Amino acid sequence: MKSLIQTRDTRSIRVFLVGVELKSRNAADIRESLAELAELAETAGTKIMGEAVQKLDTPVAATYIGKGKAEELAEYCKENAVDTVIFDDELSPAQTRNLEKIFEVKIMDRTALILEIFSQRARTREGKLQIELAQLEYLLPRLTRFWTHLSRQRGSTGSIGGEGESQLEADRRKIQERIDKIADELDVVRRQRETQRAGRQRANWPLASIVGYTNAGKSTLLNKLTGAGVLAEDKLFATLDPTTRRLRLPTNQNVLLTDTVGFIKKLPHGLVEAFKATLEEVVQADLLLHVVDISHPQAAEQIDAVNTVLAEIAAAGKPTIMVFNKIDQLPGGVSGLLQEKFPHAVCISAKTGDGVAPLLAEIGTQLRPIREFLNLRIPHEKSAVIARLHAVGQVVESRYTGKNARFKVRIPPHALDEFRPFIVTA
Ligand SMILES: Nc1nc2c(ncn2[C@@H]2O[C@H](COP(=O)(O)OP(=O)(O)OP(=O)(O)O)[C@@H](O)[C@H]2O)c(=O)[nH]1
Ligand SMILES: [Mg+2]
Repeated sequence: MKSLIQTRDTRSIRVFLVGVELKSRNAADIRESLAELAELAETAGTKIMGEAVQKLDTPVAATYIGKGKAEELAEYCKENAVDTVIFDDELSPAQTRNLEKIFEVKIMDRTALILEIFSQRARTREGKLQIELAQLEYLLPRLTRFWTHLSRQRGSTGSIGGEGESQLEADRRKIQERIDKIADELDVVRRQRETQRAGRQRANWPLASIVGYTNAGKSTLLNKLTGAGVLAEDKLFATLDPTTRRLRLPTNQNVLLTDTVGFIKKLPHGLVEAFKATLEEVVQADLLLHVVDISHPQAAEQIDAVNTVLAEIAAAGKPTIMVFNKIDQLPGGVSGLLQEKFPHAVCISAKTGDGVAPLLAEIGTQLRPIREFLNLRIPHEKSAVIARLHAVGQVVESRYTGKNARFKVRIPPHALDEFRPFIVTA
């Protein structure tokens, strides 16, 4: 099954963008959000025919925007042969259906658009399966006559009800079957990945993960540091699949450095779920390099959006180096506010190489504790602690005789607190 959302070549798709300016949000935010939506739409290869923002106290339950406004926009869309209307916020399945009745064209939301881009860009088998799963789960409750890829014979003008309904039922069943099948396939792919990871753990090099908002310069940084040759371009979500390279620090310490998928505001939760396995690299990391495009007017908001996703995948609170990138585009220097908030941030240009040496030094400093061995004494009955120790630490010696089990281990800094009560200081 090919991309579900793509009903034909996206390059020919004429889209119209709609945003809502809620009382609780300020006007600049919605403008930036819509600009980002436009960037996403362009990344997906569509042609933008126009955009509109409606000011509302709260979204309208049935149609998200006001019905009158919707009818007015529908008129414009008809005149301009728009074939897809994209809303900046996630719509409920009922809202999507109601809006489709008014507009009589396909209705998408930001989530569907992001899913579409991911599906165009997925390269590895795991990436493709993950994105297909997220798309199908998104699609299942929203299946309407406009999603006719599964039953092309009906065409997009097929009527709702009667025969159409039973066709929808059949489509739903097919989708559910496919979801189950992908889940099984993903299990297999993930087991292979586990094996690879286990192999790497034996090498026992600390793992640093590059995280950050999409287009912040993560891949450019990996390339600069390791010569990895990863695709870096001025597009959202250039990277989907993680790439890991060895980095040798000036101190001769080896680090594994992983470049991962970028985050974005309103990242669909289903997608975060689907990509959890890929994002394992981030969860397992001993250190995060949080790359920020500091020349972007929304840099502060982007930092928050990244932190939100990190919390969602349970990777918040890890040792993190804030990396303020693209300083070459910022002749005035970093804003005082951000500097104050992140006094330890390292300013670099991944493009020119400016600031890379201090960054390498900081990585070395942050990872140093992991090189030291500790002696632990853990009561035998604390089997959960002992199991956890083997999971996160590198145990080089263990003795189970006597009242307490004794271990000589290396523990990554982020896990140190858990074992502090058992450290033998003498
Ligand atoms: N001026 C300037 N441009 C940069 C710098 N670092 C990256 N870029 C540009 O920013 C764009 C995005 O860079 P990428 O490395 O692809 O960004 P990314 O964070 O990997 O993006 P995704 O994989 O799409 O999430 C590219 O056009 C880079 O050339 C920098 O330090 N200065
Ligand atoms: Mg990238």
